[in-house]
Amino acid sequence: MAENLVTKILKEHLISGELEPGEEVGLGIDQTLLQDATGTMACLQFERMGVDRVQVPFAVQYVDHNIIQLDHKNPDDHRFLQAFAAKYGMRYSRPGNGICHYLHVERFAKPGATLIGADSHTTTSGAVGSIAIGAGGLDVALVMAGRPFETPAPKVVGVEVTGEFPGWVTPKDVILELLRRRGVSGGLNRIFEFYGPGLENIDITGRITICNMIAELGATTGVFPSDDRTREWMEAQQRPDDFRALAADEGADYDEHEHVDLSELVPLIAQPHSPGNVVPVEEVAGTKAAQVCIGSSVNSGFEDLAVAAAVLRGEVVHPGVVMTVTPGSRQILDSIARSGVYSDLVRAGARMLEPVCGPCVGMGQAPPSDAVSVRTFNRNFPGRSGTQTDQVYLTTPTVAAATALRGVITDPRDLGDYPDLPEAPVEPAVDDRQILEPAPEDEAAGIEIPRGPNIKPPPEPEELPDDLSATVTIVVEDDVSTGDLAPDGVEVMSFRSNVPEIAKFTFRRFDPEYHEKAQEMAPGIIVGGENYGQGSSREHAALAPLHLGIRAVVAKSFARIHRRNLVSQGILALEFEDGGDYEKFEQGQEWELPDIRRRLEDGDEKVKARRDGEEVTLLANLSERERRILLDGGILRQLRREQQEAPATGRHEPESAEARNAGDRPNPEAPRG
Ligand code: MIC
Repeated sequence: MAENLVTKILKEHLISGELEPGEEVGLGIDQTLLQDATGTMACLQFERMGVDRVQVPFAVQYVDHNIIQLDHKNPDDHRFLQAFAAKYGMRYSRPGNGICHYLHVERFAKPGATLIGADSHTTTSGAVGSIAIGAGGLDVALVMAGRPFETPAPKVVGVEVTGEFPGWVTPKDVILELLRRRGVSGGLNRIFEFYGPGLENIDITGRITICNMIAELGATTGVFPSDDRTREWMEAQQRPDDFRALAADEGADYDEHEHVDLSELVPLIAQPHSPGNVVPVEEVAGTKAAQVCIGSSVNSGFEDLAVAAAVLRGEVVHPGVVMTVTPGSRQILDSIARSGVYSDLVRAGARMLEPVCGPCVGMGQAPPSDAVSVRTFNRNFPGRSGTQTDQVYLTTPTVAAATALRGVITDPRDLGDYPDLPEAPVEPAVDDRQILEPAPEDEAAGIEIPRGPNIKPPPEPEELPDDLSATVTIVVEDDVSTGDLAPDGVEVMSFRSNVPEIAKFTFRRFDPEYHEKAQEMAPGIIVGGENYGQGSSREHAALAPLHLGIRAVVAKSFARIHRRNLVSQGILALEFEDGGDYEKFEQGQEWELPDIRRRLEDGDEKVKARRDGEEVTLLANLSERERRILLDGGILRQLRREQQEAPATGRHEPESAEARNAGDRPNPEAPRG
């Protein structure tokens, strides 16, 4: 049967289960990625797994998020991570070297490989044909300890791309168009596979933008075939041997279909406060802007910055606007410096930032109160910029540059002809000296890991009781993001290694006293609407509620990564059978989940919640593995139990990378057509 590319790569890595949408499968993983804001917690949990060395063939720790060094906290984390990486066998990319997603595509991602990363935008590496999936830190730590990655087998959406971009329309418009059609949960449990003749018009920088923001659809990931564009990229990155041609078979089957004709696209923009709130730019043109930010983990490649520079060459940024520009990596910084793009931007008045996530996660450059900020970033959840009353629009570099020039949101087609862009320096400066190798195994044992005073052990849940009685601590609406549970920004994110402190900010946008109330009401329940926990992979959005005594979250539906993070941390994730029952839950009510332990043990797909003669049915949409995790009280307790039951070794024995990679897997390398 003609196979799509996703199926080919997944089959090659399949360890357990069947590739039937919704069935839990175990995948062998070739690479893992941590960044600093999720990395410390992942590492602290990895330490509890009793493994001496990372067990995946390739692991890397980046430092790009918590970059502002207001006090000791962030640099203490960086120091911890550097020592940890050296000791346990990870590469370590130093702060300022670049944004993890961009760097990973430049230096390490490979066609046909699997990558799991503690960041929802790990998906970016799909740009060069990897199956790259974001997960919570504990789930990544498990993979680092040699376990397969367990996930529901996704549906595969075939996105056929035809046509050519009209002037000023860019690859960002492809992903904004998919978001316009499907919204922020329209990709749940799906992988988007791109194919078709239009792909020759999307370079790797453009594919990076599309695969990065596939996460905004709630998708598992996105993937491009590995073609001539990929070959050129790998050659420019001096990694020709990492290239292999990969594509779907001619006439391959997909579970769902999309068609994007590039010639029909127009410049698009996502309005506040959701990446799914997309309209043509002309609908909001004329809106006064106070800030324009170009770059971050999307639209920070050479071509993105070069077009902005071409628009601004010889001009000055509008007096009402402050503009920032962030290159994706040190390599891009070097390319824009050598090609003159940097000086065009500086002369126009742009504030040039270092290659780190920066304003995208509220790490500096917060906009003024109530002001419009036009950004080429990937998320605009309320308050993410650092300003609680922000009005953030997400768009393309061409729209952003035109807006910087005019001071109001501007359709770039009004500027006339598409400008000539400078050539990228033919040879990008490939230089891995900012990526440190781990220590040799015989030296690793002697490495001490320094722990600053802000680095605290992760909390652990209690065992699940037979009957659970818990109080509703809060009822929240649809599409609540993890940014409401563990907010972005310099202040809060500096507590990523300290759950008791970060928990003080939980739901602060809805109720600044929430953390105190939740602790008084414990054990507690959170009641959510649709797509609860959308956005990031940060497991702090589960760890902080755990610290506050939350035992269950009941929602109309969940975002993929957050639901898994709750389960991994031993918090029940249950769904309303009838969405109307959501109305019956109010803050302060005590609900009982009778016999909850036995029901999970028996594999019941429905459980009851009761109070004062009222009874509602909740769905326990949980795999067999998830039930065991919940019964054991989270993954860490489960591992401890397993260790106690295996006195012969006294520790968890992960399957070795060699053993896992051995075996007769089919070759996915079958060219399309
Ligand atoms: C994001 O873009 O939301 C982040 C910040 O990169 C997060 C990771 C984090 O919260 O540390 C993500 O995408 O998972």
